[in-house]
Amino acid sequence: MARTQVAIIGAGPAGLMLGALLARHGVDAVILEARSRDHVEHRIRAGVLEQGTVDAMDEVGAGARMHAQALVHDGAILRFGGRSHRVDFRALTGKAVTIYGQHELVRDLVALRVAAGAPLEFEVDDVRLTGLETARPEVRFRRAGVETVLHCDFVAGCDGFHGVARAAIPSERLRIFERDYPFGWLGILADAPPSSHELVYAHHDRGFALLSMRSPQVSRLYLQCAADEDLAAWSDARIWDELAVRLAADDFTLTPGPITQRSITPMRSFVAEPMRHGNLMLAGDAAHIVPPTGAKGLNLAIADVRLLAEALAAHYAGDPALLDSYSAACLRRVWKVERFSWWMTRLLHRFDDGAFAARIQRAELDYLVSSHAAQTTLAENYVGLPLR
Ligand code: FAS
Ligand code: PHB
Repeated sequence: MARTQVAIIGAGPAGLMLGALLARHGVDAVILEARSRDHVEHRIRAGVLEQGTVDAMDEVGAGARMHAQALVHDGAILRFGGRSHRVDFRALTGKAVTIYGQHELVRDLVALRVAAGAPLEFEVDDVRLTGLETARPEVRFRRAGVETVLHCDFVAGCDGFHGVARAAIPSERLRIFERDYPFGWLGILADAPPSSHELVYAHHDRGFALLSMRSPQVSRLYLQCAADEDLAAWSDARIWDELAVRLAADDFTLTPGPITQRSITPMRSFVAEPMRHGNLMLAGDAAHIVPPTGAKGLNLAIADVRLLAEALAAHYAGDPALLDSYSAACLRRVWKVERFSWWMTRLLHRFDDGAFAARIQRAELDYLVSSHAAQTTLAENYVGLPLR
């Protein structure tokens, strides 16, 4: 009969970082992951790390490859009407952001856990949570056809938007807040040197586009598409042509290259309250989703587990207060980040909601690039708000 202090469901950024932070506090945890190691280490998602995420990687001893390979950006470019406007994060906030693929961060955290010989089970299935409102929750799962019961004190639901943890909470105990957007993002990874030294967020009549990157050799780009877009209708040439139109500006040329990965991401804002039910705590996408415009999903997940690790460590040291306030402490930050991500999405995407709304959107962009105060507001949210 297996036993641990904290059963962590999910080996994405939230689950892996939580496991690593708990280990630093001497709290035992078992991480259960549905997919294979290879799958989670190659799942292409986010790319912008706030300083708090970088600090957490250093705190757990997983930051070496990130510091060796990541790019540090002091600003980003807003582009509209064919003109570019740089927002100088460093001058406005004293901070920068770090460009490092989420899959690389996951790879570093998996390597750390494997090197420590800490429990991390891949390819588990049929995970069931019981006894969440008792002092002895249980996690049942199968691996290679063998049924296992994991006894624990707490369950951390780090299993993403489609996981089982949030679903284990009775619906009458949860309040859901959500907004779906009438579009998605077609994202590509390409073996092409980035055509800009910094990220370019482009507002265009044909739709939003984003130029990002993973290294001096690898570009990451996105374009706004229909929510039900058919990826098969987009040849490489059509993708590059559309990106070139939307990112067009004086003294700018988009360098195409072989597309090595493509996907369509739906856009939604979503929050489940509270983030605790009995001895189950939710963290990351299991509790909330933001549209990726503000580059917040990954960073919000890490912020949740930084608070959760502190709260669990304090509990085992005899002080339950932080755990009792975990949900409220997270949600104060979650809603500020939901607001910023919604605001960035409203600012930059094409919404077919009439001529007046289009003029207001353009006025917001014109005001933003002409106001130090407005740019400071954008910058302090983008580089990351204080943890609490
Ligand atoms: P994750 O979804 O990353 O991890 C959850 C883990 O739980 C997964 O490994 C899953 O396999 C596992 N799991 C699920 N059910 C399970 C079960 N029953 N048992 C065991 N394990 C289970 N954010 C950005 O900032 N920028 C972006 O560009 C961006 N692009 C994205 C593209 C896509 C397609 C998606 C889905 C998300 C994107 N995000 C982006 C958001 C993303 O980065 C998330 O915020 C981040 O992965 C959150 O991390 P976790 O909360 O750990 O959830
Ligand atoms: C990315 O590089 O994947 C990325 C960057 C900035 C965003 C979203 C995604 O706002």
